[in-house]
Amino acid sequence: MKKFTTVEEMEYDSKRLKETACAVCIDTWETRAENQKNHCKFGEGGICCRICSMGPCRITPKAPKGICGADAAAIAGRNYLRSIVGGAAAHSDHGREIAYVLATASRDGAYQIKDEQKCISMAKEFDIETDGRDIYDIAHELGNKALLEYGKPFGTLTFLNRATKERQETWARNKIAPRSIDRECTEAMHMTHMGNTADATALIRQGLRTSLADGWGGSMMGTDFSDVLFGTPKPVNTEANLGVLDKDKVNIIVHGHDPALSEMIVLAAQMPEYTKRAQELGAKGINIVGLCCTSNEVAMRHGIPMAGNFLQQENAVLTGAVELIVADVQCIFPALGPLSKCFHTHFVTTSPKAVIPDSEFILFEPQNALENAKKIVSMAVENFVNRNNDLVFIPERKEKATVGYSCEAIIEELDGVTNSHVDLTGTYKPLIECLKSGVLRGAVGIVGCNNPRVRPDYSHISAMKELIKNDILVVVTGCSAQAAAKAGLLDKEARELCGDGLKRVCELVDIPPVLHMGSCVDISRIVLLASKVAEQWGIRIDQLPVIGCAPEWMSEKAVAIANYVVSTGLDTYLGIEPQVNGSDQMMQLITEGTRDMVGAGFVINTDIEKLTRAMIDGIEAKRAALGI
Ligand code: BF8
Ligand code: SF4
Repeated sequence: MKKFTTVEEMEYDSKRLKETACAVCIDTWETRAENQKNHCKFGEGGICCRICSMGPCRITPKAPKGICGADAAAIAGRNYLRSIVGGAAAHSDHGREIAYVLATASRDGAYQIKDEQKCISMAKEFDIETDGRDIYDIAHELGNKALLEYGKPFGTLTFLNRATKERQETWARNKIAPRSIDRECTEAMHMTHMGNTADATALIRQGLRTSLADGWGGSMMGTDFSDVLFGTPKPVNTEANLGVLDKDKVNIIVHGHDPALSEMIVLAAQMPEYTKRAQELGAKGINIVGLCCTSNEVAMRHGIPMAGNFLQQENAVLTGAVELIVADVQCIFPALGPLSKCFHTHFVTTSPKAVIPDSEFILFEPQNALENAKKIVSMAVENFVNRNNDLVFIPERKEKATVGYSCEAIIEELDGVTNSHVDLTGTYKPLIECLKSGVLRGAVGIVGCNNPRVRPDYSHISAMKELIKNDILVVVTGCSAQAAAKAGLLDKEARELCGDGLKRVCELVDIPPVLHMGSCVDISRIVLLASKVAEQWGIRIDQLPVIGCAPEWMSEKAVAIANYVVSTGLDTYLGIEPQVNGSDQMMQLITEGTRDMVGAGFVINTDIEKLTRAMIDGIEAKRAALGI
C-alpha cells in the first residue's frame, strides 16, 4: 500500500525551514501567534463594540450594556454581521473584477472566451439574445448585465433561479432573498451603524441574506465567468507540497485569488523567449507554482503544481529558492514583505485592494495584463543569478493529485459508468442511486483555511480520512483542498483508505475519494451540485445526507461562506468557534435559530475527533429520517 505523507512529516519540513528563518533573523506566524497569546476575551466573545466613539464598550457581568444600551446580543450580532459583509464584499468584488474582464474580452486581446457553450447558456439565464450573434458581443452584454447585479434597483439576483423551487420559496418567505449584491452589503453596514438594529434575530437574518448575495451572486459569478474565460475545469494531474519547487529552475509563485492575474503569468512564462533567457542565466527553465486559492485556479485549468496553502506561504519563501512571488488579493500575509527582503525574492503586489509595504507594486489591469505579466516573468528570470545557494533548502516531499472536478466534469465522469437500461446521462442519478442504496453514506464539503488555533492541516486531513473510511464522499475547495493534496488524498490511490462502498464507487467511476472542486469562490459549485442532487432525487436540500465543514477556518470570507451554505439548507460543522460566544442568544441563533428559517445551522466543536463523529452521526440521522 502506498505511504501517504503525514502531518508529522509536514511539520518536520516546516521546522527545518524555521531554522532558515532563525538564520536570517525573521519572525514567522508561529512566533507571532505565540506573542499574541492570550487572546482578548472580549474580542473572542464578540462583545467589544467600537462602532461609535462613546466606546469602546465592553460587556461584563457588572456592565451588561454599552453606553447606548446595546446588550451582548446586539454587539456580538453587529460584529458578526460586519464580518459577513467583509467576506461577501471580498468574494463579490473578485467576481466583479472577472465580470469586467468578460465585458472587455476580445478575440485578439489577452483575454478570450474559452467556454463558448457556458457563455451562451449563461447569456440565456440573463435573457440575452444569442441566436446568430458573435460570441464576443454576447459575452460583452453578459458582462454588462452581470455587473448590474451588483446594484440593480429592483428584483432579486438572477442566479437565485438556479436554486430549487423550495429554496427560492424559503428565501422569499423569510425575506432573505438577496436583492443586489452591493445593496445587501451596504444595508448590513447601515443596520450596524450606531443607533440602528439591536435585535439579534434581525441581524442574523440580514447575515443570511448578505451571505446569499455572495454564494448565489458574487462568488457564483466569479466561478462561472472564470470558466467562460479560462475554461471549465476537467480532471488533470498535478503535484502538491513544497517539493514542487525546483532548485534548478526559476521559481515563480502565483498567490492570491483572481485567475485574471495568474492566467496571464502562466501564459507569459510559456513564451520561449523567457525559457531561453532563463537557460542563458544557468537555469533549466521556468517553474510556476501556486499558493492559496490562486493555486487551485491554475492547478485545475493547467495542472500547475500546488506549493501549499495559507499557513505555508512563509515556508515557500523560506526555501530561498523563489525568484518571485506575485499576488493579487486576499489571504496574503503582510509578513511576506519583510520576509522576502531577507532573500533575493521579489515580492510583487498588483492590486490597489492589497497594497503591502515592502512589496514592488505593478498595477495589473485588463488592458495591460499580458504586457505586465511579461514584465513580471522577466523580473523573475533575471533574478535567478541573485539566488544565495547557502540559504536554499527545498523539502523534497510532494504528492500526486488529480484536480478539477467541476460539476460538468463530475457529470461527465458519471456518464462514463451509466450502464442501466434507463438513460441516466447528464444527471447525478447514478450518484443518487449510490446514496439511496447506502453504498455511499453521504457527502461532506470540507472547505476553508488553516488557523494557528488548531494544528495546521491536521483537522482537515484527519476528518477526511475518517469520513472516507466511513464511505462518505468528500469534496474540497480552498486551502482544505491543498491540505488534502499534500496528504495524497486527491490521488486515486487514496481509494485504499476508503471503506468498501466508497472504494467500489471510486474504482467504478475512476475518481479519487476526495474530489477537488476548486477555490473558495467555487463553493458555489458545491451548492449547485447539492441543489441539483436534491432536485433530481425529489427531496428538499436540507433532507440530503450532505453537509459542509470548515475545520480550520479563519477569514471573514469563511463566515460568509458558512452562512450561505447554511442558508442553502446544508448543516455546517465548524472546528473554530465564531466570535459570538459572549452572547448566549447569538450562540443559540447560529446553532439552532437558523434551523427554523432555513432548515440548517452550525454544529461547533473545536475537538476534531468529536466534530468528525458528529458529522458521521449527522449524516446517519439524515439517512434515518429519509428511511434509507
Ligand atoms: O479564499 S481557504 S485561507 S486562500 S479564505 Fe484564504 Fe481561507 Fe485559504 Fe482562498 Ni478561502
Ligand atoms: Fe458603546 Fe453603543 Fe457606541 Fe457601541 S454603539 S461603542 S455599545 S455606545
